[in-house]
Amino acid sequence: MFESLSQRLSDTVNRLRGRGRLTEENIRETLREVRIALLEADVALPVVKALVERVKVRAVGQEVLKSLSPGQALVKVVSDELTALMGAANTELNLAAQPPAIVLMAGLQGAGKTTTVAKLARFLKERKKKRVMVVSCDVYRPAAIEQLRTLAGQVDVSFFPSEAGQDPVEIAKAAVVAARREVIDVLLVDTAGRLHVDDAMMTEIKALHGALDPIETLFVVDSMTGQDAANVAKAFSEALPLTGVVLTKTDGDARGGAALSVRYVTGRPIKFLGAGEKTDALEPFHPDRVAQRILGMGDVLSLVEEVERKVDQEKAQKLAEKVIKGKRFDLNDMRDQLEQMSNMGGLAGLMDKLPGMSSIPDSVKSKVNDNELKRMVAIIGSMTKKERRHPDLLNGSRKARVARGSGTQPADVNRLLKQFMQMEKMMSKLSKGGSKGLLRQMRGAMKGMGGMGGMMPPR
Ligand SMILES: Nc1nc2c(ncn2[C@@H]2O[C@H](COP(=O)(O)OP(=O)(O)OP(=O)(O)O)[C@@H](O)[C@H]2O)c(=O)[nH]1
Ligand SMILES: [Mg+2]
Repeated sequence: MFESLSQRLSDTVNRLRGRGRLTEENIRETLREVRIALLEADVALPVVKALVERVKVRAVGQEVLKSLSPGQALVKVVSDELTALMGAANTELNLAAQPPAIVLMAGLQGAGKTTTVAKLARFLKERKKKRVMVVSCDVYRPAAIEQLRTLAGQVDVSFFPSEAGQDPVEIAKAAVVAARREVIDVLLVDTAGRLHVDDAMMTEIKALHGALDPIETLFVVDSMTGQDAANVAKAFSEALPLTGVVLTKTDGDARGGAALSVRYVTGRPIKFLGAGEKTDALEPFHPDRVAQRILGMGDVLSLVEEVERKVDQEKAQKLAEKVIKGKRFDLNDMRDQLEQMSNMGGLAGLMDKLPGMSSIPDSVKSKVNDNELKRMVAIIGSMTKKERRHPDLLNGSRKARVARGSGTQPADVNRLLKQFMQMEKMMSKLSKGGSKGLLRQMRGAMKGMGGMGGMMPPR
């Protein structure tokens, strides 16, 4: 998401970065470019106007013109305003209800409701440790109920069966009774979609809402519909007390207009982004991180979370224990880490989320990915067990042997050893904090990387 917008805004902002002085003239020019970039990203016009106006007021004020580095200050203003536009902070699902907490899904046909139910079920089960039940009230589309049954099986949550001939409200009520009996924490209710907002649909979903009294009513909308997404969400929010929005298919949306418009147009927070067809493709929505991503800062915090989630917990634990006991970090540990990185989609996958990467062509990124990681693992693989444990054994002739064995040059071996020494140094610094401290350090290091772009003054 946001590739094109990000590209344009970071170009604009880069031009300003080096300037010691801002004038009203170049602020005006910048604002014009920001405005065009937003319109091209299919952000709704009132939203664009409001954003540009707010940036303008702050930009020509003290805050920017009188600051030490006006270019950076303006970037910060744009980032702040983008963030505010999308809702300041992540809004979590509210599950504070007498169990089961009921979550009702609404949205147009094909928006991704059923898929999102499965993703949410998995998210709640795996990351929030909730007991989850799902139920389908879609009695119209043939196979809709089967679709949910299959997905529930895949993510291994409880499925309350329903049938095409039944009344949606009766299904929902029966599911609540069953959920209570099974001591379920969260009941996710899937509903039927229609081609457009029509009376019959609204009447039915209102009846469901009335019968269930859900703590969350989520509107699911396809981000590829751009500013229309915000308009349809608005129509729904007038009929139903929506508590939040899930933007789906952000993986196919290069513009991001929906993400930037929904909050402003509906007053409802975006709670999650769907970014793929698989059940793990769901991310909590963080406006501040998204704003930074748009400005080419990279979504560093999301990256850290992803790393925390995907890194092989057991190995991380072992490594942490080893570090705590004061045992030495060796090349075997380094190889484990490299392999974990390649499990996470390699560097190319990680790089997308790092600062400034939007301007690097994909062809270059994929080269980095394939060559470097594999080469490093191969070099370590060509060492003997003893060498891996005691890298200082590696003299000139051993290095030459390792290089031959891995099809690399002695210079590559040296580079790897240098990287190893840096990692070892970092690891020995960590020997007090345990695995939590390790992650904290890592987060700190990542933040430092975010600052390296030099685009944002430290907050
Ligand atoms: N690429 C991508 N595809 C998605 C995403 N979410 C849903 N889809 C796909 O969109 C299509 C429709 O998804 P469903 O979950 O069936 O949509 P629905 O809102 O339940 O549709 P109806 O029940 O017909 O109203 C499916 O092919 C999904 O795989 C997403 O985040 N990314
Ligand atoms: Mg469906």
